[in-house]
Amino acid sequence: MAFYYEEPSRTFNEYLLVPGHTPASCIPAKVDLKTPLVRYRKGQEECPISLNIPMVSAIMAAVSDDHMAVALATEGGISFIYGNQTIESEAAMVARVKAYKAGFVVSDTNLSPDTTLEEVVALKEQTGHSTMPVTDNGQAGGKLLGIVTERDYRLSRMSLDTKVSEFMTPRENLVVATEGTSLKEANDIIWDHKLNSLPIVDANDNLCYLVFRQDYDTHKENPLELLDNEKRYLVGAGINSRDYAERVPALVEAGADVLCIDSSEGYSDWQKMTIEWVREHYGNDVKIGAGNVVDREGFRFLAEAGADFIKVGIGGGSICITRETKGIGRGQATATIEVAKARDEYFEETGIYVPICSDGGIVYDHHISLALAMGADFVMLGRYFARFDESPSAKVMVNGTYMKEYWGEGSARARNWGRYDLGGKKSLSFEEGVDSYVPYAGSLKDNIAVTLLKIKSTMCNCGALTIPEFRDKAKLTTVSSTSIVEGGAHDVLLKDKTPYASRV
Ligand code: RVP
Repeated sequence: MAFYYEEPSRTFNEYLLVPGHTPASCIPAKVDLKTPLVRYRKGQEECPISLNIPMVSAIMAAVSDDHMAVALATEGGISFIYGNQTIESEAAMVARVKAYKAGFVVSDTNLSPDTTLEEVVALKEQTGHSTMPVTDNGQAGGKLLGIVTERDYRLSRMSLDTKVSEFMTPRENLVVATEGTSLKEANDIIWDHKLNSLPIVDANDNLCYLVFRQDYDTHKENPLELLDNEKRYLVGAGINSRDYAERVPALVEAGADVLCIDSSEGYSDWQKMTIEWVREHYGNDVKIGAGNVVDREGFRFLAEAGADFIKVGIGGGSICITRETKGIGRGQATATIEVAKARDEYFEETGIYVPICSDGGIVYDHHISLALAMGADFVMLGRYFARFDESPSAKVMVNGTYMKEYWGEGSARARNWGRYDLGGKKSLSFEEGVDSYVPYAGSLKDNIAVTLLKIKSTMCNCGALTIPEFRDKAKLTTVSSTSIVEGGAHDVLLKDKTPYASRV
């Protein structure tokens, strides 16, 4: 006979936190959101990789490419580059993140001496950048011949067919620095010579980077940035349980710090075999997360198989229709609570702490706080990050409002059937995700700052300064459907009629 759970499974929206005592010393500025990413012997050793904020971006083509990875690592989180692309292009994205040097920009707006003023204007429109190096071949790595900025031309006075060579600031009048110059030294040169940008060249005078005045300031503002011991950004990458023998070596070679098997349902032999293959070839040097699971048994299966972290959640994603198409899944809150208990039980038995990630279904910022209170070590978000400038998807105007495109990995658009396949020769081919728009929200940096402040405020309301303390002190209550109505604005005539959910 089938097994029946006594209680219905619940979503985050059905819970609230009841505040605890807040000591005067408990203020948001003192909250530390550091959290472990991979398994370790808690109490006996440091976690080999920790996050500085408990947020990671989803393994999705509409969310996590190299730009997102740099932006999120700058703020202290990590991106998992999407795996539904060729091994070469995924590895190239990982390599670009590892090669990225904060403050050192590889110019994407370059001119050759024969470029016309008309083309300069068009290029500025296209890339939005007004500082344009001039190189012999018109490429970023070419020999530096000069620079064009808005100060070099007057559109009202000059003919549009004037060649760049006639109005650029030539190389002999430029202040440059050589490769190996530190960001601090570059910034000193910028200040000493009152420059806006400083080209960095190699021994043959080929252009390597540009350093802009504002970038150094920004760099100083990122105390939480997530770096490896060579001061490179940390980056994760998605893999699947089919081509791992080829994909994993390429990603490891490119410098991926952590991998994650991307699958809608992870309580399977396919995941176990993938983890075993990684252990056989790399021992514990390569870190690998697995999932997704929604119960104790699923957690134990993957923990015993050796997963470094375990993702929780089936069917809760904003673009996910797995529950509708297949009738499988579980309310995200219930799944997180049960798997967190299983993690603690496993730790009691073995001394090994396997972090868990609540994946999908975060609509409001306070859902992140709830997930952490319920025991998640960190959360994975797709919709949240898709809304920002840094996501790879297109920004489009829909009915007068800017939107970003956001589609599920199980949608016909992504065609990532491997994520949902159950072995055998023929991949499944029905949709488990939709194609959608989400409201454009600006830069990741601005938005994440507000989100983190909300999480820290909630933690202070519960008297906690760290995530483990928050989990210990949190008091959670389920809410009735009528009290959910009470929780929003009610019995007033709203001036802004946009529902709150579509504003966040
Ligand atoms: P959300 O943050 O609610 O947008 O959810 C993102 C999560 O949804 C992903 O991390 C993944 O687990 C899941 N997903 C991705 N594609 C699909 C799908 O097409 N069904 N689901």
